[in-house]
Amino acid sequence: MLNKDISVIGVPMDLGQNRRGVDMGPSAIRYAGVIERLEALKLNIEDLGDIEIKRPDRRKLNNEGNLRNLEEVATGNENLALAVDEVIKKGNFPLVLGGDHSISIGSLAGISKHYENLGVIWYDAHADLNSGETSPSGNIHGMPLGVSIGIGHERLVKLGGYGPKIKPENIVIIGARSIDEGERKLIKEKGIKVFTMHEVDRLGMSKVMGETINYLKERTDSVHLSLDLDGLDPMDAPGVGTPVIGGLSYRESHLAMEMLAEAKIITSAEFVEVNPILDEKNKTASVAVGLMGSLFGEKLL
Ligand code: 4U7
Ligand code: MN
Ligand code: MN
Ligand code: MN
Repeated sequence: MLNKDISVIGVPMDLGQNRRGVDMGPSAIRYAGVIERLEALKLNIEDLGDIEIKRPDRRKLNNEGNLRNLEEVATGNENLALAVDEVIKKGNFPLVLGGDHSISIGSLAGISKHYENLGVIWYDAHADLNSGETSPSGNIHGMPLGVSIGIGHERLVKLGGYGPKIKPENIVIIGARSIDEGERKLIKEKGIKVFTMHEVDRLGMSKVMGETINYLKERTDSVHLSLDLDGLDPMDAPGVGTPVIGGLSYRESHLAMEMLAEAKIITSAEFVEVNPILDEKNKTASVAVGLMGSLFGEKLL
C-alpha cells in the first residue's frame, strides 16, 4: 500500500435492508481489533468514529418508489460523503466500515470526484445493480452499484451534487452467484466485467485477480475496493444478512487481498454487511479484520 495514513470511518447503517443488527458492524469490527491490527503494520491510523445515522419512525417507513427508507439512507450517505471527502483532501486513505452496502453510495460520492477515472472492485455474492424498478425487495443495499453508474432515483444518483460516479467499464465484480433478472440485463447491456463463481472455479483466484488487476491498471487511475462479506462462503462468514451458499473461501479472499497489496492499486476501501447478531462469536468481523490486514500488507514471512 502506498498510502500509510489511514482514516477509519464507521457507518452504523441498517436502513438499506430489513434485518436489524448490521448497524452494529462497525463496533464488531473494532472489537475484532482492526485498529491494533493495522497499527502493527506501522501504519498511521486515525479512527474518526461513526457517522450519525438518523433513525426513522418505523411506523412511517418511506417506501417511495420501491425504495425503503430512501430519505434516511440518502441523508446518512450525504454525511458519509462529506467525511470521506475530507479524508481524501488531507491525503489519507479512507477505510469505511459498514453498515449495510447502501453506504457505498456515500463512499463513492466522496471519493469519485477526486479522480478522473475511478475503478471499483465489487467483491460480493450479489451484483447490487438493482433500482426501484427492478428490485424484488425494495432494499437499497441491493442498488449501490447501479446508482453509481447512473441508474436509479435522482436523490441517490446525484448524491453529493454530481453523478454518475463510475463508468460501467471501470467495474469488476468478483464472486457473484445471485443475480436478478434486471441486473443480468444491465451487465450485458453495459458490458460490465464479472467473474462469477463459475469463472473463479474454472480459472482459480490467482488468475481472476491477475486479470482484474491488469484490466483496471489499463483503464483507471485509482481503485476503490468494496468488499461485501457475503462474497465469502457462509461457512467462513456466517454473520451476514443475505448469505448465499457456494461462495469464496477465506483462503481465496486472503490471496485476493495479498495480490491487491502487492499490486498497490487500491486507494480506498470499505468492508460491509457484517451483522454481529447473526454471527458466531464475532467470526465474520474477525475475518473482515484478517482481510484488511492482508490488504494493507501483512505478510506471513
Ligand atoms: B447486498 C437482492 F433480491 N438482489 O436486491 C435484492 F436477492 O449488498 C439481494 O449485496 C441484495 O448484500 C443483496 O434485494 C444486497 C435479492
Ligand atoms: Mn451481497
Ligand atoms: Mn452487496
Ligand atoms: Mn448482504
